[in-house]
Amino acid sequence: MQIAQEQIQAHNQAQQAAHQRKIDFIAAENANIESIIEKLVAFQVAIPSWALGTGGTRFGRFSGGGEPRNLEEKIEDIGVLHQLNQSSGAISLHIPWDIPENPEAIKALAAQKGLRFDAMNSNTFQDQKNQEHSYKFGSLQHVNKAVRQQAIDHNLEVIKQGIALGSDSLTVWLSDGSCFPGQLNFREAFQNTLESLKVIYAALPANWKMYIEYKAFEPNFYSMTVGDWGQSYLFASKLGPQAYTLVDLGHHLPNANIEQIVSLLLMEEKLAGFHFNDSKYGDDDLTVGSINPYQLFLIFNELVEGMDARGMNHAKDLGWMIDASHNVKDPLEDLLQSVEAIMNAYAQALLVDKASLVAAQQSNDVAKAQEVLQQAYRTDTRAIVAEARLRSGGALKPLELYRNLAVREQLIKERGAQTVATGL
Ligand code: PSV
Ligand code: MN
Repeated sequence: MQIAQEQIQAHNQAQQAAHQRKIDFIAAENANIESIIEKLVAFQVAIPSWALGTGGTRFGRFSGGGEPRNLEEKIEDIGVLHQLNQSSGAISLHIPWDIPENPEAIKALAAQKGLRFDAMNSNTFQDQKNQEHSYKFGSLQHVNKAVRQQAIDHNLEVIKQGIALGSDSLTVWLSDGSCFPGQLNFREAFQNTLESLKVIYAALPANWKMYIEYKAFEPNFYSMTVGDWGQSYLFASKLGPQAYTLVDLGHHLPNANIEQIVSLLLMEEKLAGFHFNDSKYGDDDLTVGSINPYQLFLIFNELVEGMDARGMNHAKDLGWMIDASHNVKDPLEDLLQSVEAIMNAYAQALLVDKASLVAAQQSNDVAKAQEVLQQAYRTDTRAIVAEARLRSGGALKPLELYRNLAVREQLIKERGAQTVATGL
């Protein structure tokens, strides 16, 4: 399925006058609007291949219909998202949920939709059919060397597949850990994991990065072997300069100060990138910005500040990915909302009056510092984000157009009401 360019243009024309009033208003208030728009145009968020179906909870899964039945259809879906917002120009694959049987053809299809392959994700947290050893008691940490080797081999295979697709990074998320005190020797689990990661690290092409993702709990509930940013940082620093920490917003204990974590990892040149989502309690997989948009803004504020301090390219030097897949929304609508929330938080962070913030910090003017941040946060940046989309050929109101064009209904017609995408 593909949206005709004329449909996007017709939609934009109908919205143009109202949009122009809004963008003129913001431009009159903020001098640097043009440079913000340029940055927004360049900024792309990778869509995870596992988020295109309706995600499940432990208790059930309710398919919304028209879900992609294979990798080609997933790429098609992301192509539709990208047509609408021009900010979803990358896909992150999870192996073996999505195995590119014919990498050249898959690569060509993605390129035709304007998509590139972002980080590859390995999976040693589930047993696959015909797998020799079980990961019930961990993978890279396992007490049995043969299990560790199997998990290492899987990661090596994922790197190979990534090379064929033109990806340049591997995300390793491990569910390894323990559920009960005494189950595991923490040091041994760490060392086993480190030794295993070293073998994988050694197989990385020179231009590749390894992202080590941490998670506080789940599925293990007593200890996680990569449980927080400190542990991830330890692994990353012991491995070497191609290894980094990946921050998934849903993987912290309640009230963690994620923006501070981000700031320090950036300072240490060990921040790889993000898995964006939102949460109220744990790893809730909720739409980005749906629960705590202020936190999202504060994270972007640290990102912009820290990246600028090191002269980094906002669009290219970190990996920006969504990792959320919920049960009750149309996945494509959910993803449109997530990308929109990310773009707005980024735009708001770009609006922060840096000189005033620094002056307030240096004079311990706490109230002024808060005013500066909230001035940016409370600016309605939606028209700026829409203008960036317009200039890139996207839709002024992606979600509205998605509904007006009845995209989901068409997908159900094409694919059927009972399809279930691979993934969680
Ligand atoms: C684990 O909770 C995680 O955040 C990892 O990134 C996985 O790859 C992904 O979710 C899907 O299970
Ligand atoms: Mn994640």
